[in-house]
Amino acid sequence: MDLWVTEYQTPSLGFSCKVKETLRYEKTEFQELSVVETEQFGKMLLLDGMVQTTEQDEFVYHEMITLVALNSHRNPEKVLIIGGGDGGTLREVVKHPAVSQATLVEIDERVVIASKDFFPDLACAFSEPKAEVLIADGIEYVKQQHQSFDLIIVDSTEPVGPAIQLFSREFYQSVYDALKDDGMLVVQSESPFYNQNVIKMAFGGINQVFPLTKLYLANIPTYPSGLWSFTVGSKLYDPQLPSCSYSQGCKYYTPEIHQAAFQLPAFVSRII
Ligand code: AG3
Repeated sequence: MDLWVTEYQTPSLGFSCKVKETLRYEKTEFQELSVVETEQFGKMLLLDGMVQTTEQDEFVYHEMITLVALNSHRNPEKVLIIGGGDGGTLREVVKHPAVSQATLVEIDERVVIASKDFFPDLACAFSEPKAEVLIADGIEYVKQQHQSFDLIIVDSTEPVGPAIQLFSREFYQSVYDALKDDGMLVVQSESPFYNQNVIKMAFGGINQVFPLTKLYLANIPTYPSGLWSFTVGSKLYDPQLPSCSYSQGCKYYTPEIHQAAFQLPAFVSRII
C-alpha cells in the first residue's frame, strides 16, 4: 500500500509526496504537528498540514532568510529570531562571524522537540554558545524590547493560526522599536503566485513603518509554487547591497544570488 502526504496549497491544488514512514503526529497546544519520512525530500516537518521544512531543500530557505540581511547590515551582532523552532534559521545566524548573540523565541516547544528528535542538522544550533532559546510568545517578547537588536528575523508559518498577528502593522511597529537605529527586519512573505494578499500585507505594513522596504525571491521546491518571497525592512542600510560576502558552506546563497534575488519578474513588481 502506498502512503502519500498532501498539502492543499490552494483549494484546488495539492502537493503530494510518497511517504516511507510517519515518524510523529500530534496535536500541540497551538497546532497539528507531523514529521514524515518522504522518498523525495527526506524527513519533512508539517504544521497544520503545511510543509515547513524538509531535509533536502531546507538550505534554500534558511540561507536566504538569513544571509541577505546578515551580509548587508554592517554589524549584525545581536539577532532575534521569532518562530523558526526547527532551528534552521538559528543555525545560519550563529555561523555568521559578525553575530555574537542569537535569541530564538518560539511559541510552540513541541516544534523544538520534534526538531531535536528528527532533524539533527537543524537542531545542532540549539546547543551553540551564541544561541539562546526561549519558549514564549514572540509578539509579547518584542513589545518588551527597546533598541536591543541589530536584526530581527520572522521565520513564521502562514498568517493563519498562531502566526496571524505576525503580519500586522502593529507588530512591525513594535519590531521597529525593538531594533537599533540601523536595524533590519526580514520576514518570509509567501508565494507571489498564490499569496499575493500576504505579500501586499507584509510589504505594505513594513513599508508604512520602515524607511526602506524591499522584496526578494528564492526557489524552494516544497513550498507552494516553488517561488518564494522574503520582505526586508531597513532603517539605514540597503539590503540589496552586500557589505560582506560571507557564504562559507552555502549551497544556494552566493554574492551574485544576493543581487539577483532582488530582480523581480514584472508580475511580482506589480504586487507591491
Ligand atoms: N516557515 C515558512 C513556511 C511556509 C510554508 N508554507 C506552506 N507550506 N504553505 C518555515 C520554517 C522553517 N524554519
